[in-house]
Amino acid sequence: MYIKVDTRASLSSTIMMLFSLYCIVAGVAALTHQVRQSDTCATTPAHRAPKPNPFKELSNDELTEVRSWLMDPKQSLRLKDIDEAGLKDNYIDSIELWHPSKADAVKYLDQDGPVPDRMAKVHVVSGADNPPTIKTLLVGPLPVSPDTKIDNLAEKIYHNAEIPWNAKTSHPGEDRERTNVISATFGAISDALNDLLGLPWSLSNYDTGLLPNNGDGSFRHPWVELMFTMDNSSMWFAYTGFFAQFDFSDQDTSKWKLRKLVYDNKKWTSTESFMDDYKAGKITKSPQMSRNDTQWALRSVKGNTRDLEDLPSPITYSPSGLRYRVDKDERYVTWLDWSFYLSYSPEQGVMLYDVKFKGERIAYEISLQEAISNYGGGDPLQAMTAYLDRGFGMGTGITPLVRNYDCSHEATYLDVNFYDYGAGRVKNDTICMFERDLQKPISRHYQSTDAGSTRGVAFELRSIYTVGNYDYLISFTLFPEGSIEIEVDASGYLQTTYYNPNGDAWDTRVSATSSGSIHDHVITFKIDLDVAGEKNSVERRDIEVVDSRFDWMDDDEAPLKQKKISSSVLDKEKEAVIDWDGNSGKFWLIGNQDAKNSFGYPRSYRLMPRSVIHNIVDGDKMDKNAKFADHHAFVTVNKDNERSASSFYNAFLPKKPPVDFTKFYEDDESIKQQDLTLWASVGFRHVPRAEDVPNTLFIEAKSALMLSPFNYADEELSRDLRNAYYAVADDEGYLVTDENGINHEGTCSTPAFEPLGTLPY
Ligand SMILES: *[C@@H]1O[C@H](CO)[C@@H](O)[C@H](O)[C@H]1NC(C)=O
Ligand SMILES: *[C@@H]1O[C@H](CO)[C@@H](O)[C@H](O)[C@H]1NC(C)=O
Ligand SMILES: *[C@@H]1O[C@H](CO)[C@@H](O)[C@H](O)[C@H]1NC(C)=O
Ligand SMILES: [Cu+2]
Repeated sequence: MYIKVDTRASLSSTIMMLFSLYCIVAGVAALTHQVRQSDTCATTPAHRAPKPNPFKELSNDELTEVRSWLMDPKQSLRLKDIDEAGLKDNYIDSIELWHPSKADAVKYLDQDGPVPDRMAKVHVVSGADNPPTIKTLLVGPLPVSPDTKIDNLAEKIYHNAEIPWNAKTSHPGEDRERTNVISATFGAISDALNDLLGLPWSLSNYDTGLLPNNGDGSFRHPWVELMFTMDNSSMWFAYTGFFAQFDFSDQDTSKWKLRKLVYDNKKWTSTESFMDDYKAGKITKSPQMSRNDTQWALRSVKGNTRDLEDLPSPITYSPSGLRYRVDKDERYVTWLDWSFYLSYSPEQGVMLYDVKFKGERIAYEISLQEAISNYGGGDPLQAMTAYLDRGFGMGTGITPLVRNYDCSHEATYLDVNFYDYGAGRVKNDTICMFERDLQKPISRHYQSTDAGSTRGVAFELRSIYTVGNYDYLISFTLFPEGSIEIEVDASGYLQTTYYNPNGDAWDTRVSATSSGSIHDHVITFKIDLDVAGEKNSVERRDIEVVDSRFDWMDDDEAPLKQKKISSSVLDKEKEAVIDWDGNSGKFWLIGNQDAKNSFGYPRSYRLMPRSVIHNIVDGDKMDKNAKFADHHAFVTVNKDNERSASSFYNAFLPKKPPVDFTKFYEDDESIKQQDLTLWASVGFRHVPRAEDVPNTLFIEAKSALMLSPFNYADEELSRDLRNAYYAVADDEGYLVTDENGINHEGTCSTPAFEPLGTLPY
């Protein structure tokens, strides 16, 4: 969304007051959030990770230490505090863990190798350099010692190591300057705004988010649409249809200027020419949002109570206590023969490492890479919008989970911390995990001689990232037979725009004065699979309908039409640029060709997409910075310098991104029996409709990818589950032969509904 400010932490921004507004609203809200330690049944059994977690995010102490060390004049970085830095100063924009290389981490985890060094990735905006630039530094090892040094990380991981200063996000020093230019511009036409929109210009009457528009970084020409300042979420419908584009390219702010004003589909290149036309009566006034009647835009309950809906809705719980273990300090989790380590990145959110099933690693890493949303529309806002949410603080947008609503009643919650404007910041209860009842068996069969059914359960790790208007629910789900599912669902508010009566080619009108525009959501993940070992290959199965003849057929019989499978092991990276086949005429396996199951097949996992789209539009606004979203999946050779498909600054450099994903496969290396990484997207095409108001629905806007065993074993892998019924017939009929020792009576009461307190943020 548009107010997804051009800055990672906008709290001290004056122009970008929306986030602080949000905080104020949250602070006085009557909703609540008190952590209540429930009885032992809802507490996960204590547990220790086999080894300290080498992927754990930097602690607030580590963040402070890195910052102090870098600020020390001895490091010669000439850094200023971000709050005091002007446009021609240097300051630290972000600090986060630089994860150990896979080689080091695997040596440590598997072979008693040394603990990998703790390292930090640091973005420094160097306004004092000539030319001004943005640096990506590697700092470590930590804790600080005489061995700690600074390396240029950009050279190692970026295809364009030079990040132009124009790709910077906003900071307080810049916000002040922007406010001046924006205020001067709208102030000069305040009387006209008062007449056309109903309020004169002032910083309290209007909000002005920025839609970045930087091309290759040689300029900054962001767009602004005036929105009425609202006291709550109705702000997402408060667009006025009045636009301005600015030139904020130069470090010298005296050169900052208006490029154009746009209203009612017309443009003016100066406030003077606009006022001339206005005074000449050439500008048509359109109706604006009613600001005193906004209940329709809010989530508060309305309408009559449905029959029996005054009763609480069903919940699921574990009758004799939780069946998973969490080492909260080391962020290590186990559940029914699964185990993994957790990590969190302020850019990428929650990450899973060393995901093992029955003692064998399935995936070394599963992590979010980027979330794009690419819009179409008739006005400057919707037509120019192509977000890469990593640059808009996707990871830091992780929000506290509302107990009893966002996750299962008995979920376990974890906190995250990250560097935010000069200091560490904790966000509590932002990761939840719980075992859930699938409410259907994993498998069953019933016949008169014998019958069985195995109860279906899954373990889900969930976070919700609110990037301005939108709320992305991302879940990683494990199943007892070896499957892993990655699902993304979207809710929250549409990015609407002022209603255009001629806009049906892009828009759907959703209120008296606003409409939503067509857009695609594509969310890309890195899945570093190690199926039955690190060396894997990709196998494609093609299913075709062919005419076949067999010796057992009569000579005069027509050939038999039937499906036939052909199988090929893919040779090179370019062959593994994958678009799912709509009717499952093809499917893909990743596995170890040298590790066979008892029947001679390579032990593999199958990739199973559910309702996935990929990006279909590039062009100037999303040119080279989101190539990972142009197909459903890619498989490339795993490399330490190709760790991530995107970067923080890809969002702001569509024509010259630091990470150009095409380079990952352009060299077309062999992918036969290599350490492979799957880059796979989920996504949905969003054509807004009336039912997106007030919010888009998680239960409809969703997409997923499941990875499931395929000849990975010799038989299906839930046979050891004891929560299974099996009966054989005796002479009388059915007899339950065994309940496997499970006492279904349960020893715990239903989990208490946790009272809610003040909504934290
Ligand atoms: C929401 O904000 C609008 C505009 O500021 C205000 O008129 C309205 O009363 C607010 N509604 C609620 C429920 O707070
Ligand atoms: C809301 O404001 C409009 C004018 O903008 C006015 O006509 C209407 O009566 C107001 N409604 C309420 C409920 O105050
Ligand atoms: C977060 O939780 C910790 C305890 O886990 C508590 O000390 C701290 O006050 C909480 N912070 C906020 C902002 O609620
Ligand atoms: Cu959407």
